[in-house]
Amino acid sequence: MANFFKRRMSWVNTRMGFFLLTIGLFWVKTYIAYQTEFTLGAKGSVQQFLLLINPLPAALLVFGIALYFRGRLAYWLMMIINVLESTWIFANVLYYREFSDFLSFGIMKGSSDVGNNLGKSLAQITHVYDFFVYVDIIVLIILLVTHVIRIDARPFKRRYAFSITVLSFGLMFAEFGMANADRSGLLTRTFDNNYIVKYLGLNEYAAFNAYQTQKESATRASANASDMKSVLKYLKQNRVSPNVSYYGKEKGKNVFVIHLESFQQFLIDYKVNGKEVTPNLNKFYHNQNTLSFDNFYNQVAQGKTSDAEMMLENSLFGLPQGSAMTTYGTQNTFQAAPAILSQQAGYTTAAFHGDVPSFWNRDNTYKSWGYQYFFSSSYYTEKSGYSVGYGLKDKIFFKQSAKYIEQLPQPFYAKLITLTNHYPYELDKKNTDFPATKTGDKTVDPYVQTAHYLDQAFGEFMTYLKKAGLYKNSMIVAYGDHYGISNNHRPAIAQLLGKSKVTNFDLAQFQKVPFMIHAAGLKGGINHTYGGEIDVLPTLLDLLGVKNTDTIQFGQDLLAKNRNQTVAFRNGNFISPTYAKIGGTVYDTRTGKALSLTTAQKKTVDKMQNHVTTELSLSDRVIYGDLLRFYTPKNFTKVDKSSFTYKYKPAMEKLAEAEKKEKTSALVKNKGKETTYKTDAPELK
Ligand code: GP9
Ligand code: MN
Repeated sequence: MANFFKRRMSWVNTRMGFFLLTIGLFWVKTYIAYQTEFTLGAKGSVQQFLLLINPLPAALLVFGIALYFRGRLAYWLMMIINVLESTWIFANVLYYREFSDFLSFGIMKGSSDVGNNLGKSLAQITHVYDFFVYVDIIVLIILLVTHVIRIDARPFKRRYAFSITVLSFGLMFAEFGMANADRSGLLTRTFDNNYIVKYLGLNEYAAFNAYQTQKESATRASANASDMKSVLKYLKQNRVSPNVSYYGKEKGKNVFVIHLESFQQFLIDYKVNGKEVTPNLNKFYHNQNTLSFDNFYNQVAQGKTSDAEMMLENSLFGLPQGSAMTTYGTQNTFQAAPAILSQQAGYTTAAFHGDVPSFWNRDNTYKSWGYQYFFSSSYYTEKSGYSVGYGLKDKIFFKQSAKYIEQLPQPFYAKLITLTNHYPYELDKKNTDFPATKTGDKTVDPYVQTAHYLDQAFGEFMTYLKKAGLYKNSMIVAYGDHYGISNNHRPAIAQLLGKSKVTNFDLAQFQKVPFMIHAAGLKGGINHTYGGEIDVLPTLLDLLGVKNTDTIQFGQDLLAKNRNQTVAFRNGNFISPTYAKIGGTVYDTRTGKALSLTTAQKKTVDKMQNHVTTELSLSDRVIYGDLLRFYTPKNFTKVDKSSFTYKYKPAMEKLAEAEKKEKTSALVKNKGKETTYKTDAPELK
């Protein structure tokens, strides 16, 4: 029997055999960690498959280094590599347990205050079973030392070692190809670290993160205080004074920012088969106490939602590539709306979103922006059928948000990010009672159906606010973050707009999104000024009467009289009331006709272009160089990220304490009685 076993197992006594055994064990334990320690959200067979195989290519590459060495050394090297690799898993398991994110080199370097009090809590969160990641190594070493597995001292052919290296790269490319086919823009748009690990693996994540961190720290290190001086000089020249008939009119009110996912301006008053797609938003839009803007453009790039958020709350542009929230949200210094409002006007600040907190790196970025609370997936009850696409369906999301809103001490600043009206605009039958359009383009046609659903959810939320007594003392801001129908759908867009064909100018106009501000007593109406997402922060601060003459903002108050109405698109194109530059062509904005420019016209257009290029590049410099660390506005204190936690239990305890102390929450005002939330969501019946 023993002999039989020995013969059967003799393969482990070869170098290649031992190598494969080591890798096999490493593969299994990585996969176990994936399944038990991280919430990577692998959905569908492609993602499941990639998750299963992704530890292998990198393991072949890294462990394969040992094969280039001789005799015993090769064995010990394999063990050392295994210890290092396992420690990387171990460290990530602990970090993830606390922060629901993977370790980054920026954090490990501890260059700023992002350390998040790591050391302190480490002992508390380590479990005995975490050390299982080292078990295979111990076993292998014992087997080697006791000669149960014999070391194969024969020389190993270089070309075999080399073949393993080549194979590992080949597998990695194949893996990357499959991943990118399933989720395009995986590395360029950088959505979420969970995605990189889910698709590519922990090692690939480490490599990508090291590359990014290195790039960032290089620009960060070369930036200095004088760079900030040139930004300040520019901003000083571009500052406009607020409109006196609006300044401070909404002082002290709660603020709701309702992020209407993928919602375009053309939907307002749009009808399908004679039926309004968004009756509630239309009513809101035309309400005499709503300021509505009909020349308001989205200015996002690859970072989509995150770019919109960056502009809205910082008046800084998103980056030409990737997402500033993911790449710079954790490390950089910010002076964002939540921090300004809580510091200068005593606001409670909270964000609400029915997706995992790691998407767009919100969990870290929101701390940098000064959000005291972030209610994300773990705060919401999830049952089968409650979610579609990225997360909770809007009606359920709003309903479940209500109980947290009622607990917020007033005044508060609350941002609610909706989700259901998101590509690919899928929704179950039960929730679809609106006719699709009939362009024949499968991506485009259901868009109005999910938009209609979003509108109903919005309507229900408004009804609730009135009932809870929050409608009258709040300023309600609603905006569309970016297009829902991309420019790749020209023929369908033409049909929707009732045109025979669309020009590039039409497509630029199609980038309009709604922007509306409602408040009891506010002088409303439809305002035609040209502006965009970059202009929101100064507009809101002025309405709230929060001094912002020395804050960093690239936008201008939309209500100011002498504002610059040249709206920059992220690719350097622009639109204004007179000229629009799209691609290489200049159009007359009033007629939409392409122009061949006179010398005088050219001079004007060049001046506009210069303005756009300058503001975009200066804004980028602020983010790339982390320039806000060199400048603090008066009455502003640098945000202390470590003072926030978004973990359910401690955050709810904090909220309960604040509520008790301040006694200003809607719940307290309603004598502890929760307001019933009415929804027709079929899932809740
Ligand atoms: C995900 C959501 C979608 O949480 O905000 O982001 P998007 O794809 O629109 O950028
Ligand atoms: Mn979005």
